Amino acid sequence: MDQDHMNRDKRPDIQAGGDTHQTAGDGRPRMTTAQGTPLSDGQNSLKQGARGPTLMEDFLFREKIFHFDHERIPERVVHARGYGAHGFFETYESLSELTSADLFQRAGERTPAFVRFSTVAGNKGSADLARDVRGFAVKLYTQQGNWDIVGNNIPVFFIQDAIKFPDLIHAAKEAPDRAFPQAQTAHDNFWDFMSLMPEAIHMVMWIMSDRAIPRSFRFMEGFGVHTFRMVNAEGEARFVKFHWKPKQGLQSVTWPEAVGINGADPDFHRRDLWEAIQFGDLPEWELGLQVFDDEFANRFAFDILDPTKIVPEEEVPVRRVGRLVLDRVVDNFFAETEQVAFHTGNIVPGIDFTDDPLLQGRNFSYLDTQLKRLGGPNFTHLPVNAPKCPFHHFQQDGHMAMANPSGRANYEPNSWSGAEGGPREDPTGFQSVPVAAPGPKVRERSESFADHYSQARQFYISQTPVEQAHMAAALVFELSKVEHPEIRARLVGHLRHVNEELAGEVCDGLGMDMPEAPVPAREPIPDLPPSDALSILKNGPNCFAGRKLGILLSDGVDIDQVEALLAAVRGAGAIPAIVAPRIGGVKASDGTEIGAQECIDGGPSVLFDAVAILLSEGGAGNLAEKHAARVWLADAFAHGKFILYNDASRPLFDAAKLPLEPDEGMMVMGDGMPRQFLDRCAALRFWGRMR
Ligand code: HDD
Repeated sequence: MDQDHMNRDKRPDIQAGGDTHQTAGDGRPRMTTAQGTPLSDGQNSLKQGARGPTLMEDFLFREKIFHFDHERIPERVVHARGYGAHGFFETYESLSELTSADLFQRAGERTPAFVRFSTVAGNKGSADLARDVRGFAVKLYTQQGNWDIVGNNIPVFFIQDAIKFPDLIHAAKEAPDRAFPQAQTAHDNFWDFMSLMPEAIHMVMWIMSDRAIPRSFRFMEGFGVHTFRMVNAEGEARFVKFHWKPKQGLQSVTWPEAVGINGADPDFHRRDLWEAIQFGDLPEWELGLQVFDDEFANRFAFDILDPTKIVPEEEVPVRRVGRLVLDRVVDNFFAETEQVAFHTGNIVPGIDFTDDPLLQGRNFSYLDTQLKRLGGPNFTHLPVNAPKCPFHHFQQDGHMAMANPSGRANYEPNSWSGAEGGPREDPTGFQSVPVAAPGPKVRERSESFADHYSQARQFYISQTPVEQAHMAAALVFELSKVEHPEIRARLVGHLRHVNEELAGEVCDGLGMDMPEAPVPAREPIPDLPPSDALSILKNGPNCFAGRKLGILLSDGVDIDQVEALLAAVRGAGAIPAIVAPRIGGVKASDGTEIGAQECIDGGPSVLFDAVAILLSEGGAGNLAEKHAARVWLADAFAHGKFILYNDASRPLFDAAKLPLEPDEGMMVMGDGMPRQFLDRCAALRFWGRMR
């Protein structure tokens, strides 16, 4: 590692060695130890004779192995697997009437941002398509300090009080005695805990929906979850909920696809984000605010401090106030994505907390965890965590201090004058909203948190029939992995309060009798109206842009068809991925060589949003003989994918035993067809085939 490279643009105080560190000739820098000592031999340790023992004096060997031995840091106790990128937030219009937060004062102002997406339960090396909540953590480097919105892709949470968080996470992660299953909630401990915590049932509905298996980070929403406050320069405070709305629309995969993707490409989500940014198809989200006041909070049917509840968008519309664009992948995964430290307590003047007991607990937890994970209190010295605005304080020393304040005064008040005296408070700096908090000291859950089923039901009835069917199937799958029937029964008992039909379908699927419903802590509200905002399919993309078409080709394929298809795919802003029998590619009808991104075995159709099959007659005959090719097509069909094909490819369809009559999700290549086909693909899947 050369120092110049290591510190590019980030540590101007450390200079590269200059000419003395260049090797003669090829311009590559000279290899050194971490102390800067040049090496003449990095291939052999120092030994007493070529076959003799390694010597203790070999400081080159010792330093290298010492550093290697210490490469790992503790992974995050939750959200261990994640992927980050840089970008910016751009404010659409001044929000000074609402908040004094600096980033919202001027239309068009851009604030640098870093975003880390994650799964929750799996370890660092787990697969991307686990059924799980996704973290959506945003660090905004504002001119008045770093503001972190540490959210998820689901707007509610499992528990109402942070004191239950360790129990929740213990129950969700692998069982401590056997260390499995990893990155799965389909096990007794998780469902035991869920079934004993009625407050979790609303969130259970969300994680059993396809929200928990997103197509990619680009196609999911983000939520701040809690109610926060925005405060303007006059000190007027209003409540606010934060939303990130993907401009790409919402999209998820189906469970059988998730299972396949995890095997074929466990890095599916991180690869997708990396490719989109590298290829210039920059993902964007709009920041949405639901703003409301005490009057609304008092008449709302639920407590706005309860993190297991949403505020329906029909009741308080989402106002879109800016856009978040991710435009740069990290230079180094560890330095940035692994070492980035989010904290709900990182807020700025103009933003404030509420008394949501989950948020209050989080404000304690995040600093604590960074101390453990990053090894000391100076993690704000790391470039990804450091503010990008000027900062001055008297904090000093500690492990790895890199930016101690300069000057003589390291305390205040002091009587030193001018710059020598160091920073002073400014009355316009952060001030908490002076909220009165009367009441005795108690360990109690507020009565206003007691309705656990009404919004769970509202979520369920807001889904399309396809989505409802996916939820029932997910519940059957998950509970089928639970060994203890009494846990299954307890959970299904709760479902009866959500929807009797759903409970019945799950009972059917599991082969069990309908259990008793538990006595609810509070009678649910029977008639909350459905909310379209809660469905993925009602908020899907309106075109095929940004998604991937897998194109299976064979030697001898009609070059005109290939060119027409590729032009249409590019014109639609979609990504073509050529799949060939061999990775060396194919030779088309006119001898043109077409390179392949994948061979059939390495690029199964589950990796694509839709597929096209353009073959020559000979090619189709050959592929009909190949198991992998038949499975490629049969899977695409079974997963409800839209399929474009040419006449010559028919033998492969016959060999894959697909119905001779094509359904409406299958289209034959012809004039104008690529465009029509791609328009059709906006609908995600041909659901009619999957009944
Ligand atoms: Fe948390 C990480 C989101 C409740 C304690 N949390 C973490 C991350 C996200 C969330 C996105 C990963 C940040 C990153 O990418 O580095 N957490 C949430 C949301 C919650 C929530 C949306 C509920 C609304 N979390 C929650 C509670 C506690 C924690 C109640 C503890 C009382 N969370 C942590 C943590 C983590 C964390 C242990 C692990 C790694 C880290 O903080 O940096 O402190």
